[in-house]
Amino acid sequence: MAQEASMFSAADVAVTYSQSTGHDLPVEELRLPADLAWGVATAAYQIEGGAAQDGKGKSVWDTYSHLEPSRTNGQHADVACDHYNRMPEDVELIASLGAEVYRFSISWARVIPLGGRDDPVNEAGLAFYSDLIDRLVARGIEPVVTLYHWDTPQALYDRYGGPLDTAEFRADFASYARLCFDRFGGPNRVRRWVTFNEPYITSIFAHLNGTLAPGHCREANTDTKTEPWRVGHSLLLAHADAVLLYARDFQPANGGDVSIVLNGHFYEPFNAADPADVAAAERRMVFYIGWFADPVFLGSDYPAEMRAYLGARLPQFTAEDRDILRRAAPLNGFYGMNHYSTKYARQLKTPAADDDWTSNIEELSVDSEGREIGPSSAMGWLRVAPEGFRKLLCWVWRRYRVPIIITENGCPCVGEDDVATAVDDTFRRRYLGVYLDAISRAIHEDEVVVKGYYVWSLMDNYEWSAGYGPRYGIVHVDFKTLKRTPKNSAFYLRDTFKRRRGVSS
Ligand code: GBH
Repeated sequence: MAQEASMFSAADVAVTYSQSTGHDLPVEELRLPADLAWGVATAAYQIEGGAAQDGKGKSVWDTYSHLEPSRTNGQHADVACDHYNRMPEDVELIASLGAEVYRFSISWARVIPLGGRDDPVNEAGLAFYSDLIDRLVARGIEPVVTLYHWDTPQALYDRYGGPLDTAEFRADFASYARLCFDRFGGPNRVRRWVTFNEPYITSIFAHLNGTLAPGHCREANTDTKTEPWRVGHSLLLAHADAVLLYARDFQPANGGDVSIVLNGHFYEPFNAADPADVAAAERRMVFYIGWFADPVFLGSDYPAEMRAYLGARLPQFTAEDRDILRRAAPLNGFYGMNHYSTKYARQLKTPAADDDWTSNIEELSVDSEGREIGPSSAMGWLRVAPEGFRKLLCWVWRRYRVPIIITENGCPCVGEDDVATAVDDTFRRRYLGVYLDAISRAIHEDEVVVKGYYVWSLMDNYEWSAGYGPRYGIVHVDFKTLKRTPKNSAFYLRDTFKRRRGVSS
């Protein structure tokens, strides 16, 4: 079948980028395979609001966002985008953009207010998600459902520390997962599941740096030497339990699959001529991604580099755990990748802190020659570096050989509060263009298998500890009136994927 000549003006994107930033980011004509499903992504706490509506329980985020003094820019998500009360309108919005997939998350405390395996379920909360799924299916939009996007029920933290208690957390998560598979799964309903969004972030940012709920950190006198690794251990095993549970009790009738979403930057050496930095860049990805992906996709132990560096800080798998991981590994249907940017890695030579989690590596946006990794978005860490994305796709594909779905990719632009200027989001349109180009090259030139691309995010929302500051939406939200207005990048994606032709990978 003939390929559509041009999905967007490639030359225009490249020229304008290099003129405005001094960076040369060549873009070829996009060749996007017909089976690359495109979608929009959100997470429950970031958009729903309805914090105490219809019997919803509190999550650690409801608590954390109301702490005094504020650790979330003085803002909470009690209302957020009010998606809980505007869901039918939002489904129509997604349909109007031509998205084929909607990735959203379920709020655990909305469906089981206290979270535990012996606690009552909340039928009103279940009805909300059931209605959402029915509306998506009626519109021909595939629901991709995340069970856990950082919002542990507060009651489980109060009882036993949430993921700090591996056995209790596994038992409660399995019961919650079963409830969701049972109520929302089916051959014509939800067929694709994600257990955990970014376990690295829950482990490190929520239990070491303390910038995400529940905010365990050094200052709070917690054990940051071991707790992050214990949390990661619990999430990993709870994931494997859910994969086996789905395969045994649901997959035969429903089909579909379950997997996990891992985030990660690509790392280039700070000084490419220094072998220590070259090794550091590789090791940084092993500690960030291999930490979870080796046990999940290879069914193996934690990477040897991690065992060697972390010693007794890293939990051991029991013989039964190892068996569970081995059996679950081949059942993961895809590799969910959240990716935003690339960094430089520099091997530090000074002694590391006793709770160091990187093997003493510094992360930077500028290399030893003073070169920036790429133009900066509205967030300093998020640089436009599509070559790193392509290299990461190759790195993951070669190590794990599992079809990849990009479950999040996007960026915030400068000056997006005012809708009048926000709609003209040329920076985002170009970012998306060069990142799609990187996928296209990885597919066609590197033979990486990529099956989906979900943009972060459907609409501006509550950006965790940064509150309503950074806006990642392809749709603008006025947080006073809650009016939604698509930005130009939304039409760019709609038109790019609408005109996609043939050329299957
Ligand atoms: C994703 O997290 C989340 O899944 C999503 O909910 C969120 O809204 C979205 O990204 C946008 O942020 O220490 O230099 O790495 C991405 C994980 C964690 C990556 C915090 C950036 C801080 C900068 N992010 N991290 S850095």
